[in-house]
Amino acid sequence: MQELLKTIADRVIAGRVDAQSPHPPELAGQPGVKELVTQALDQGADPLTVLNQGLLAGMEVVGRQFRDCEIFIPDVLVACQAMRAGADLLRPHLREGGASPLGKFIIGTVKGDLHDIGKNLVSMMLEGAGFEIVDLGINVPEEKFVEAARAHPGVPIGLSALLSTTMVNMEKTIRALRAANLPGGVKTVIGGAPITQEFADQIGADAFAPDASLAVEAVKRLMAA
Ligand code: B1M
Repeated sequence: MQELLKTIADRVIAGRVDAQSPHPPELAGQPGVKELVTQALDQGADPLTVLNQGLLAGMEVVGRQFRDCEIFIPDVLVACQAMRAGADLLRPHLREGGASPLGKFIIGTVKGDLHDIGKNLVSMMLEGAGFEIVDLGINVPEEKFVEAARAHPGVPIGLSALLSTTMVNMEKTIRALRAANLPGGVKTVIGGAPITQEFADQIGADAFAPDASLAVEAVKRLMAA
C-alpha cells in the first residue's frame, strides 16, 4: 500500500489526472490519480490516509518546487487538477455513514485570494462530519460574508487565506461582521498556510485551525460553546 500511496503522490506532482490524459507525455498509457485512488480504495485503504499520504504528500512537494522556482504556474495548475480528481473520489468515502447534519457552515477564501484547494478540503471534511456547507467561493469581499451571515443567522463562518498580502482581509472581514451587529453575533474560524494562532488572536477570530481535520474539531467546539 505504501508503494501505491507514493505513486499517487508522484502522479499528483506530475499532474496526471487519469490514464487518458495527454499530460505528461512521458506517462502516456500509465494510470493517473483517478485510477490509482480507485485502486487504493478497492484494496481497502483508509480514505484519510489516501488523502494525507497520497494527495497531500504530492501537493507538499508541488508547493516546495513552486517556492524554489523549479516549476511554474501551469505545472501547479495541472497538479491541482490531479489533486481535485482524487479528492472528488474520496469525498463520499469521507462522509460518516448516515450522520445527520450538525448544522451549516459558511466558508470562503478572502478578497484578493484565488487559492481554493485548502478551503475545499476543509469543506469536504466538514461535510464528511455532517455539516451542510455554504461555499462562497474565492476572492470573497467582506460584504459577501456579511450578506451570507445575514441569510444564515447563527451559522459560523470560515475564512481561508494563502497569501501574506490577503490575510489582512481576514481582519477586515471580521471587523465588517462585527460592525453588522447581527443578532447573536457571528463566530469565525480562520486558516491557511500563513495563518497562526497568534494572528488569529490578534485579529479577534474565534478559532484557528492549521489543517482540515482540526478545522472540524474547531467548528464543533465553537458550536458547543
Ligand atoms: Co500560490 N502561492 N500563488 N498558487 N500557491 C502559495 C500560497 C505560495 C506560498 C507559494 C510560494 O511562493 N512558496 C505563495 C504565497 C507567498 C506568500 O504570500 N507568503 C503563492 C503565490 C506568491 C502565488 C501568486 C502570487 C503567484 C503569482 O502569480 N506570481 C498567485 C496569487 C493568486 C491569487 O490568489 N491572487 C498564486 C497562484 C496560485 C495558483 C493559481 C497557481 C495555485 C492555486 C490553485 C487553486 O487553489 N485553485 C497556487 C498554488 C496551488 C499554491 C501552492 C503551491 C499550494 C497551495 C495549496 O493548494 N496547498 C502554495 C505553496 C504552499 O502552500 N506550500 C502557493 C495544498 C492545500 C491542501 O494546503 O491551502 O495550505 P493549504 O490548506 C491547508 C491548511 O492551510 C488549512 O487546511 C488545509 C488542508 O489541511 N486551511 C484551513 C486552509 N484554509 C483553511 C481554513 C480553515 C481552516 C484550515 O478554516 C476556515
